[in-house]
Amino acid sequence: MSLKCAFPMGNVAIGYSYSAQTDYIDRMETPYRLHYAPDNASLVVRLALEEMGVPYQSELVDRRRHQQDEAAYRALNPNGLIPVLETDQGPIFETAAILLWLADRHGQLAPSPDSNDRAAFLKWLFFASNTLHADLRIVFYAEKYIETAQAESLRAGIRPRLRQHLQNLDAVAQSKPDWLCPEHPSVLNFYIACMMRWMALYPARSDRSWFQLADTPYLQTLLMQLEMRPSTRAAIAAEGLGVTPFTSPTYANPSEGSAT
Ligand SMILES: N[C@@H](CCC(=O)N[C@@H](CS)C(=O)NCC(=O)O)C(=O)O
Repeated sequence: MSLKCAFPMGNVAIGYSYSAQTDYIDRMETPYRLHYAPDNASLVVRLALEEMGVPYQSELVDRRRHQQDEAAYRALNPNGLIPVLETDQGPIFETAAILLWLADRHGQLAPSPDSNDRAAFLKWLFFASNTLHADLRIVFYAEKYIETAQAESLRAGIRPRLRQHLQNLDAVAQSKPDWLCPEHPSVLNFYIACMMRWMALYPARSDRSWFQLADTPYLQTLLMQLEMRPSTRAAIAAEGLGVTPFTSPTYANPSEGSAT
């Protein structure tokens, strides 16, 4: 199957034919292209790529212009969600799928498929994606799930669930498995850290008295450690995230693009 699409690169609209690996290799200067918006779910993928030391290009999705809804972007992700990672196997969407694919391909940041730790790692990665991130989306985008007048009560209903999810993850972190410990982060460390950042910030002007980092001290330690890593410093510079993006986050102030 050949998928024809055009996606703007900077100010120039380029057309390309995604049909074979050779096309892809001809087109790309680096192995991967990350379609991102500042402080969006793409941040988790950027952090993983930086931590792995894998070269990649980034391509801004301009959310102010709703570029994620344009035909060219929907050719990459029909769901119109950020991120997408273009690879030699085609575009990948869904944050956890991208993380797992990268970890397996590069043999980094996750237990390998034959490791005894794999099962435990996978169940918590899928929990983070299918439950925590999915619930978080309801808080961020409540108006997409219910009438505007009821959005705040929907948010209020979800928050205790988020608190419980964090408590459960904190208990896992307390047991310091190899794949969720401060010394050497896995993709899950980065995923959780970004979600906790977003909980502290979004949506703006919403009640967040329910969220205290100190309530989950083992996760707090993971976040503190991540802030010292060069990968996090690179993401801070690329997306304008401020000096303590996980433990005391401020709204992103990127040189281009916008978070919402
Ligand atoms: N399940 C998706 C969720 C991604 C997601 O929620 N992306 C947000 C940005 S953080 C988005 O694209 N929002 C735009 C919209 O909903 O129109 C994933 O893990 O990739």
